[in-house]
Amino acid sequence: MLKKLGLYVLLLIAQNGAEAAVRNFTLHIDNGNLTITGTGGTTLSVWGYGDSAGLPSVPAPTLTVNEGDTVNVTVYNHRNAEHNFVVNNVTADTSPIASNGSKTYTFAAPTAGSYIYSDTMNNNVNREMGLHGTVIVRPADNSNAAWTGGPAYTHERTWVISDMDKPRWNDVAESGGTVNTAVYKPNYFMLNGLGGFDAMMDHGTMIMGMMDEVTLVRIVNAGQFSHSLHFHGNHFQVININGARQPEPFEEWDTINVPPMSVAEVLYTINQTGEYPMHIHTAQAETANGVYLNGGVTMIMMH
Ligand SMILES: [Cu+2]
Repeated sequence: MLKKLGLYVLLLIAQNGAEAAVRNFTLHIDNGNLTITGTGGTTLSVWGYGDSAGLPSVPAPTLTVNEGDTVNVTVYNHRNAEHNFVVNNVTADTSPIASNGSKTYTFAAPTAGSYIYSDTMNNNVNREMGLHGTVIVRPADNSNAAWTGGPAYTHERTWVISDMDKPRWNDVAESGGTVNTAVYKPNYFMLNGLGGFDAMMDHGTMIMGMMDEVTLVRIVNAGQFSHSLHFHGNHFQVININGARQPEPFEEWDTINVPPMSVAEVLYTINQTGEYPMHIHTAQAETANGVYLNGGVTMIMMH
């Protein structure tokens, strides 16, 4: 009887093409520093989730799972304040993890797409300080498609956008003071935690490909401001906005505005030789502390 049942389960798995798995992740919340190099650069005090104790990263590690997986995320809080872990539009538990405590969050991986996770406590200050990252959910069969039966791609990039107000938020929060959240004037703008000086050369951030190759770009705005991203070289196709799959034929734009805590997925096809910028359209966001050129900028190139 047991053998028969086992065989039946195996057949069911084979029919579905993939087995939903249990995926375990561990994150550690710590104090850290984020250095922006190049013109106007500085070192910012940050708080982040990291893979290892004492090594926070901004943005936080990307958690990649398949549709239908059971996801367990255990978060250790090594800071002297309460924090939490919330996957936007996916998890509902906003209760705190005590200082020097830990907590395991369990959820079913939702439909394929990109989701922001963050610390929702402390009036956005914790998210601004660096406690934000991305959950990528692939189709159940783990294929390079935006969703089951959806558009396919060759390359994939995740661009986590952030902004920080060093004097009014980071410096005050780090020194234990109370941030006046009514005033926010960010002077640093990052793609994947990098000022443009570095993001323009970062192979994990730049779009690179051969003629006609398609890159899926997951634009994740973890900042406090809306950011408009302008792609040069070719238009892109908008395929998904905050989980809403767009109807085909996909609309082609050259600029997309992504509000705070929003996600947009676009397809960019390399269609000519050369090197082109992708930049945030606001002049201020192309600087570090007001000095051009830095901030929300990267490159697109054919190789
Ligand atoms: Cu432009």
